Amino acid sequence: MRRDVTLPEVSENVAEATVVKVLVAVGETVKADQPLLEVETDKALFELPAPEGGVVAEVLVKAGDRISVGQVLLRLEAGEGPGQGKAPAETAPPPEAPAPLPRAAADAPPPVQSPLPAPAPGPLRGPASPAVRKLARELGVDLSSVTGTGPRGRITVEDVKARAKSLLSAPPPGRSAAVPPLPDFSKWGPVRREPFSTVRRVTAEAMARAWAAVPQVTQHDRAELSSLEAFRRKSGKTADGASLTVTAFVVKAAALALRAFPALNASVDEARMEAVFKEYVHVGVAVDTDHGLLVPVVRDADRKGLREIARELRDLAERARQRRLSPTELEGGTFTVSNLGGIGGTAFTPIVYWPQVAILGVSRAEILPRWNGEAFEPRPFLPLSLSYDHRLVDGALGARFLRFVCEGIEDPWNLVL
Ligand code: CAO
Repeated sequence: MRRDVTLPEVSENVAEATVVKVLVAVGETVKADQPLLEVETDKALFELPAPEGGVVAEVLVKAGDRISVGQVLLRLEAGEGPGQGKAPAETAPPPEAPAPLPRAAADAPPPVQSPLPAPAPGPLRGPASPAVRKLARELGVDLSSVTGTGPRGRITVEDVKARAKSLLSAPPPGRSAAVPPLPDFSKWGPVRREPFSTVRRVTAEAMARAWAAVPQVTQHDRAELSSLEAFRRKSGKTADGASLTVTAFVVKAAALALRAFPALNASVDEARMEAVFKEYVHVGVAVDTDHGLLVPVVRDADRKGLREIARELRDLAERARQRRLSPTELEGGTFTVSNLGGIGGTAFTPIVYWPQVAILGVSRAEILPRWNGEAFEPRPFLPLSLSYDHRLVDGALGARFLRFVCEGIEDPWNLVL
């Protein structure tokens, strides 16, 4: 019996994916659960398993193809291969059914690779019925941006409609004005085109959305680093060899500042003209990788010690670079730290990572003259740049927050105690 293998609904709001690799050929005998394709969505890289054993009769896609949920990707002549015997099930769930995760996401060990920064939707997301999910899909509403008003935060049809209305009244993200078509660059010399990778595409969408949706400003300050440097020299490494990096101190100082200034640990619910304050502090840290920018999240950074943060950061950054993060490790951030100081620069304007309201950029520490009342003395300073959503955060609040972070860094004992 011939059997279609389709792309299942991997997770909410993911309707498309890209074929990374075809792992089988026509005529090949496969077992139930054997990976057939490697597929990448904006959330993860995973393998699509054979729903049952059989012989590959047709392969309808190739590496690089964009595919959508429900699309037939391969056909299997079922029941002819060894190792079958798994109860046949529908290859793809009906669009409204709760989606079974593909193998990589559902079973251990997951070859799930690192996805892109999913903006932190955690606290805003409520449960939604299939009918509500369907409506959201039809109206193009991202359910993670909808606050549920039903029992136990359930998202209702009215919530989705209200969100759709508010989206319609705003220009679509990144397309505030009609963008004219590109000129023919080849008139002036040779050009080369390269399709965006999934990570690049999602980064582009997230940046455009943030730029269009958040009226943001950036403020700069400097933290004196003498005590921190002395502290770092004395403290050495953690038991597993991780050193107390500048980033770890900044994450901790920011986390404590977020506790003290909850408005910077919030989101703006535009549809309701409300601020959503989060009772937890999860700090995303921008990591530069070969395949693009990823932002894994250090959860409850305000409650963790410096060593724990340093250890976790090292592990997250390493796994981000190896594409071994799970999607959940990129979700739920309430604030972001972006340290470019290892590369250079005196200041920059990081873009607020919507739906967060603030992001802290860190530039390269340098020795600057400081006036001690009688003479200039050389001191190391760390430049910090805070971008924030000016709808929720006033300039004075931004300046106070940034000073608080600087003072934390200037007196690292505050961070330890
Ligand atoms: N000033 C001066 N030196 C710095 C520094 C700073 N702000 N930050 C780090 N350094 C130093 C480190 O001490 C280290 O020096 P040693 O090798 O002598 O110890 C070196 O630079 C390299 O450090 P690093 O960049 O690996 O530092 P880290 O572990 O603290 O940072 C991480 C980890 C993940 C933040 C970093 O590797 C990274 O990816 N940064 C880029 C983030 C990015 O792309 N942001 C842009 C996003 S768009 O807004």
